[in-house]
Amino acid sequence: MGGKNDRRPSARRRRCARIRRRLGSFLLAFCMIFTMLEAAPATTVSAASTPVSKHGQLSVDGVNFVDSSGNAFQLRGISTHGINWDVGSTYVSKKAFKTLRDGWGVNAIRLSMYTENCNGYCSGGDQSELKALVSKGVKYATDLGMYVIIDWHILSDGNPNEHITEAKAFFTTMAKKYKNYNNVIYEICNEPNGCSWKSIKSYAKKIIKAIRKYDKDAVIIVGTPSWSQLGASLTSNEVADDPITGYDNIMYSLHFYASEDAHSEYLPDKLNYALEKGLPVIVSEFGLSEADGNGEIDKTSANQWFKLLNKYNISYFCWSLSNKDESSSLLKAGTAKTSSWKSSDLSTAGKYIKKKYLARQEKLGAAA
Ligand code: IDC
Repeated sequence: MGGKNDRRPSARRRRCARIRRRLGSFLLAFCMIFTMLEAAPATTVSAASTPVSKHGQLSVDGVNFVDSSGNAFQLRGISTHGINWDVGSTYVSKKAFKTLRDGWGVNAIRLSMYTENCNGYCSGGDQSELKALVSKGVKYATDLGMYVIIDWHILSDGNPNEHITEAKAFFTTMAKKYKNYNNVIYEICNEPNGCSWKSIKSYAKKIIKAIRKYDKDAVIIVGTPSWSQLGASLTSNEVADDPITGYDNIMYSLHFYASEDAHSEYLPDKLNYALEKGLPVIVSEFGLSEADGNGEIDKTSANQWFKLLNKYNISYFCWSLSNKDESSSLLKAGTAKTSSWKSSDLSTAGKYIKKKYLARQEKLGAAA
């Protein structure tokens, strides 16, 4: 022990070498992390922490979405303009969706495909092209770990039964294709109008049945009377009084435009009524403008709406990601950039929504 042939370093020297090695590894790790942080933009969502990788398949529990762990979950979404228009299809892109995810706190996209207006799917639009565009949109959202609504955007067609044959075929194709996806949501009729809840309900049951044949669990959104106002008149509540039975994971849409006085006056009461009755409600479309998509932007009314919706953790999708010359567009009229928008590329509505969504994401923290 300790003889002259003993080459082992003393305990003190061994300790020093150990400390030097640890310091070296620590410095190396520090440098690597520092380099990685420098290279990545501050807001990048790593693949392991996308909205879908964190929350998985959503389902409906009570009046809300819950994630795959059973925790309440809120979608903060943006709707495209009609993808059958240039002002809509231009932004069906991975870069655009990524900008919204990383820079705006958006976790879901709504792909709006008109059925009748402007060469819609059932009025002369190229059905294969439109389906291919929907597929692209779903793929980009899926690659980015975002939720995505496939919206059968009825509007001037009024009664969804008008194109029920095409709707059945379309949703059968979608359900077959996306049955194993955990991020796809089907919206089967954007805004029925000029028809009764009875008539919409009859349509919805048939389409839900067609979807459920393949996709057993995806959430399905049903549009409601009078442009998705939960009842045919400003004060009636026939959807909450008579919901669809026999199926799980069904939500009902409520749409509002913040600058439309009648919406702000009557619809919050309808929402409260619906929630008290246990009706799951989603705001699958809202705008900050008047109901025609243009005119004044009412931030005061929008603030009140956000307060109410956030209080109940209700999901919402803003109309629309577009550069069309109308105030509901989130981009400035004619903006050429199709992603990575700077503040100067955004409209008044765009700036407001970006700020609101980011604030909500920050407030929710890990639950966002
Ligand atoms: C509007 C678009 C506008 C287009 C019009 C008709 O903003 O550019 O000319 O549709 O296609 C809705 C509808 C939605 C409307 C929007 C604004 O779901 O399609 O978009 N709105 O009017 N419901 C209430 C308002």
